[in-house]
Amino acid sequence: MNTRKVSVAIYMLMIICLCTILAGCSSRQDTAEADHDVAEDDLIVVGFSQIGSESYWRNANTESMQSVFTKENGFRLIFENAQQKQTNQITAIRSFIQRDVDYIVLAPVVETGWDTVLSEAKEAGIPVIIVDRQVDVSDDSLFTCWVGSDFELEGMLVCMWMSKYFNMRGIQPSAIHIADIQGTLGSSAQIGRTKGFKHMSQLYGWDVVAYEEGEFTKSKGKEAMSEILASHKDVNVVYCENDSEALGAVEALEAAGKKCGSNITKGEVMLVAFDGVNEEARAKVAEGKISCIGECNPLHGPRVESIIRKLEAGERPEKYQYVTEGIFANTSDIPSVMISGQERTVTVITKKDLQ
Ligand code: GZL
Repeated sequence: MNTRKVSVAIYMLMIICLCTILAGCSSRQDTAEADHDVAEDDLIVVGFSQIGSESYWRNANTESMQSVFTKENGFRLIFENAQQKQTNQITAIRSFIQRDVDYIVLAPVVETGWDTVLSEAKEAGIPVIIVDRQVDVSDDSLFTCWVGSDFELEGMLVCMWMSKYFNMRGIQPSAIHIADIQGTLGSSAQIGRTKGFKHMSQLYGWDVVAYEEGEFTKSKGKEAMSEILASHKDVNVVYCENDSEALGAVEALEAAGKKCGSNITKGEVMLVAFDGVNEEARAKVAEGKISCIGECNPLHGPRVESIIRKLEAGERPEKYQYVTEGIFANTSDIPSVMISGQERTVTVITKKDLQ
């Protein structure tokens, strides 16, 4: 073979080797990309529209969801904080539909106004799970499941605790002048807690002096309490529809020279509330400034995960899943409260229980 032919042969051999190496790399790269794609493809994509961060409860709820829907756990979470605006939640749901997520999870700020956007999700074939508050829709096939609290029962249990407390101390119903600092108007938590309060205060014959909106926040709760004090000097019990409002109410009462406590016959103002999540409110129970808190459990992450796992396995989870909740108080005089056959134990919070 002459020199030229030898050089061409070597050159061709080099070209073949180079092509083989490059083919190997591209396939490794393809494999890598494929591995990466397969890893991403294996993840269950969850779009979660959260109301906002208005309270300790809300933040605990967000943390619970974010701690469950992780890549290590087989999920990719797309989290949108709506800053209390329903329009932001509707926009978020539409973006989830555009991105063709596997599941939409919605914590609805209020009950109404969801039919159109949930119909769009249904048309797109994306299951919707409602968490915490409920939606009031014309067709309940627009969502697959709901998990949350029975807010009316929460309200009735706290009112029954108060009634037991007053009876044990010989305080007549006519001596009770009570105000309700309500949560975000139109939200299930507000609707249910107010309904429970209205029913029980009428049943017991309490004098309801005012309803003020507290929006589930500490600042608004403080404002609402000041409003109530300005026109109702005789108020001696305040029903706050969450802990954050109660913390604001304590500030307003103490600024007005009032003492917060259970001894209303000695001029103290009794405060009750809901959630039992943040340490500051629990500390106020231990020191007696808040007398009773209806538990409202925020840890919905594992509950929503369980629903999704069941749906992934082709099962049909319960449509409405209620969380069982208790009561926190600063006295052991009332060990439990029973309402329509549902008994709830009272957990006493003392200073030594706090972190
Ligand atoms: C109740 C939840 C309420 C809490 C508030 O499940 O919707 O909203 O009670 C929160 O603290 O803001």
